[in-house]
Amino acid sequence: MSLLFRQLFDSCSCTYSYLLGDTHSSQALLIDPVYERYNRDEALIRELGLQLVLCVDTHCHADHVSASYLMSQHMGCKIAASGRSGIQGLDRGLSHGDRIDIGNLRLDVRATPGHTDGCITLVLANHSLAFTGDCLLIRGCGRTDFQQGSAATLFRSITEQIFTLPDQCLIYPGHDYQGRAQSSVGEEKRFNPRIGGGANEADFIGYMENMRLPHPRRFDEAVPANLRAGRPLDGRVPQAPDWAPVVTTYSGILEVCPEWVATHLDQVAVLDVRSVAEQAEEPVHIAGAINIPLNQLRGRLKEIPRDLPVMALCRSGRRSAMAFNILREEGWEQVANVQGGLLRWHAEGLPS
Ligand SMILES: N[C@@H](CCC(=O)N[C@@H](CS)C(=O)NCC(=O)O)C(=O)O
Ligand SMILES: [Fe+2]
Repeated sequence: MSLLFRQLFDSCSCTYSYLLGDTHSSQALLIDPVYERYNRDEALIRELGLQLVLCVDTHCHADHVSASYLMSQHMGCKIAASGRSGIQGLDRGLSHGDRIDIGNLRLDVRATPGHTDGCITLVLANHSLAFTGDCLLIRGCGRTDFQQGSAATLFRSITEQIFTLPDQCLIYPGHDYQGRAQSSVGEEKRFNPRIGGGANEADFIGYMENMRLPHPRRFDEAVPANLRAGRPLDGRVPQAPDWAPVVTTYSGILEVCPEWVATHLDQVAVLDVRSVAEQAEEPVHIAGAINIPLNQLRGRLKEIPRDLPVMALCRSGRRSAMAFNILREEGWEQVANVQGGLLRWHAEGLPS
């Protein structure tokens, strides 16, 4: 078994999501996906050639909406969370001591309530990594002043379930508000200002009860949505654009395969952004193609239609990705990059 591991960050809610894959079976698990980051996460999973089999929410989040339902609808994965989380629509309600097997990857479930009743920590079987959700954060911990929060319960969870792991076990939290990415059990045992350095229950409770944190901005929206695993009230999830069969890359570019463009030339405007010299050397005769070298694009936006989807094309699909970015910045919504550019266009024997 070889572990594929990616930490993903949502800058709006400072949430970390984690993609864990077993490179042998290509099966993968996603922890705490964020609704607005669906396209990014889906793209990464696709580009890495993984099959998403499970989304796990570490608890019912109060600050952002989970993408678990969206993932299950579009990618066919199952949804899991603690059976004590109150979340409806789970395929699997997890309990303390359960195992999650993804290919040859094994995670053990530890109940770590305190921030909410249904908080869990997922620990890799060899105790090298722990995903602590909002139980233990880096130099912090989950707040205990709403949902079913209890500082006494959280104290027991951290000391009995997390601080009993090996010191070198890495901690990957559900959030970090200062961009810190990882810690370790040993480090938090020594330096966590709330519960490290030998703090006892009274020290910890004293600290937690005197925090005055503002309520999460999206609390009223997030909690009810997350009690449905992120399923929108009407059950309708965003659909892919209908103007072209676009895929979003992990780098954020919308792409369309050349074959579709070649067979739908009457429905799109092809924008060739190769240099003047390249266009002279290898002219392409794609019906209605507009030739504007990339370095002139910003000054010649008026020549680009607004009423047709624009398909940006170059030799290899790299510069045309920049053209995609420029047109997006300039307000074009229906614009995509032709995947692989003319190299792939020719390799597929498409007419030019
Ligand atoms: N400012 C954030 C609130 C963040 C927040 O309250 N986060 C919770 C996790 S859901 C927490 O436990 N924070 C711990 C802390 O900030 O010490 C927002 O509006 O979303
Ligand atoms: Fe939380």
